[in-house]
Amino acid sequence: MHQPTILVVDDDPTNIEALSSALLEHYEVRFAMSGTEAIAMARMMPRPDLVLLDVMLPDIDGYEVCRLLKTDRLTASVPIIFVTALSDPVQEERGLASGAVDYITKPFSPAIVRARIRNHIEMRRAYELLQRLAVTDPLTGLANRRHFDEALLQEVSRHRRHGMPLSLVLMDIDEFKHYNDLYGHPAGDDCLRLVALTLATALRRPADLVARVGGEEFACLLPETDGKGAAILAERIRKLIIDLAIPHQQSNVAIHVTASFGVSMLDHQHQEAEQSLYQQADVKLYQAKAQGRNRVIG
Ligand code: GH3
Ligand code: MG
Ligand code: MG
Ligand code: MG
Repeated sequence: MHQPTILVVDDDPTNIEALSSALLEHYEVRFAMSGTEAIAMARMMPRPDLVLLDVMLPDIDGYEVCRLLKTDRLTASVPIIFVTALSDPVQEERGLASGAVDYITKPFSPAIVRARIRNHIEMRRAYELLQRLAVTDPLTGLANRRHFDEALLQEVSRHRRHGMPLSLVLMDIDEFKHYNDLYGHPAGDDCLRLVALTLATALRRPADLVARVGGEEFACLLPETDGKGAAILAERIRKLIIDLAIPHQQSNVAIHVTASFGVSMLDHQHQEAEQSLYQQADVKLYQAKAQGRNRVIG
């Protein structure tokens, strides 16, 4: 596996030398000799997996560097460990309060520095994995309901500030209970995965969000898209799902799997709440079902 990258920030060549020899065998090591250089290098891709930071630097002090890295979206999640000659508890507390995960005093034991680095890198990976799992639907890999609800709140408030239209497409697979009954639950799951993939590839703008919001229900949240555009997209998805040609012998709609769609929008004339955006789409979806399924109502 590819070695993690450590950014060592220190203005003293002897310290750099000592840390390098402790780390070089296990890590890819980069150096910065001032606070300004440290910030620039921490922002560079690929971002470091961890920063070792001296307190006394020629330009900005280490506490300030730490604070700046922690408040910058690009570097906020990178763990920082102070490595310093300042062994006073007040300094240590200040270091931890500025956002560092750990504080090591010089002279240090190379083995302990390595062990602490390894622990913090592992914790960060576990945290990132958890964060990703918390917003992902395990069956399809799409955003889950929790992610969708958060995004909906955010987009509605963005819409209120900027007045750009916001649209929502709700989709529900037709006669899916019969599908499971005839082909079995594993085949039902395969069908859901294929439909999810179709949705994910049909949405092209980076701001669009597609989520699995229920068992066989999906939502597309479309910022800066009006109802007309959203209905065109829904119609395109409806056809793509038919084109998958997934056999459905127990459907009363068609010989293949189909889906129904409800489309709603917020624009500057219709200042409604996020709940109503969802409810409107749900009402439209219900109408699509009542009118025979396999259709878009906007
Ligand atoms: P309609 O056309 O009115 O939407 O009929 P429907 O049968 O699709 O609707 P209903 O809500 O009655 O049934 C949804 C079915 O979706 C129930 C359940 O068997 C199936 N389902 C929900 N979640 C999953 C899942 O994770 N995997 C599988 N295989 N099936 C699921
Ligand atoms: Mg120094
Ligand atoms: Mg349903
Ligand atoms: Mg259904």
